Amino acid sequence: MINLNDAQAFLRDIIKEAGALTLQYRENIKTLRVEQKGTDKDLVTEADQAVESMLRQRILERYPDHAILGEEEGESGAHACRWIIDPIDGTISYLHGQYQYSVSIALEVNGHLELAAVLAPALDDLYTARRGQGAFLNGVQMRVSNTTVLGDGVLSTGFACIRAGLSETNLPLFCSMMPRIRDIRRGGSAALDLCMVASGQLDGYWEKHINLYDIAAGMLILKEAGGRVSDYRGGDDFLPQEILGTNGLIHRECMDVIKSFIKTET
Ligand code: LIP
Repeated sequence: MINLNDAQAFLRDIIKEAGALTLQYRENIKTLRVEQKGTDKDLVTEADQAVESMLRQRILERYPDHAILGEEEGESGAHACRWIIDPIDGTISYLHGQYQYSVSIALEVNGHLELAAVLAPALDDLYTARRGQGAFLNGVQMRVSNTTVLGDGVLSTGFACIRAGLSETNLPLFCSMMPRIRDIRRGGSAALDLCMVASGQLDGYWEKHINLYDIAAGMLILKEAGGRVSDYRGGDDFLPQEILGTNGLIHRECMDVIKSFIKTET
């Protein structure tokens, strides 16, 4: 139905074009048009919109029937092949001139994630994966860390809950997790967080109330690097509302910490 070799090469081309466009808009970051979405912490810039629009155009030129789910324009089309796009994951980092933002694109076929690419344009780091064929950083195969004890782990998280204005937040869990781990990082891009777990720079990442377009590509990349992705309960029923991605070795310990927060946060 779709030639995945061709699609993989196509994905590499369009994500690079998207990354270049983000860098181009970044040159005039101070005058970028910014709009508020749901809350005053939920922002979209003209760069997010332009990148998604370019990606949609490229995909539909090549695959006119395919479905697309994108952060800025939502769902379009109905087809077994669906491209899942976050044009700029980490918009706040991007807007503040930081490097921890990414373009995230996944291809799902018949409900399975088959291809994934996450590009951090300011770092020139391209993470890629194909189901069953491993995960790569700039063409070099990568593996998760071998940290076996949560206390030796460096984890990251995010606060989609606060940004969405929800009353139940990640803060109680954050306060419980923090003393049990070596340290925490907050880069601001869920897609990159998952890729950094995949490459062994981080040992785990958790977040609640995240969206599929933020994590689809990162989930495949992490699994292909030997990591584990689940909801807070260890299954996949509540993905992406709850996501825990780890090197696999500390997954159980993370779940033990998270366990007591499941009831109060849902
Ligand atoms: C963002 C995430 C971030 C999360 C934010 C938000 P955006 O995506 O990747 O890590 O904590 O709530 O969802 O909106 O910048 O694409």
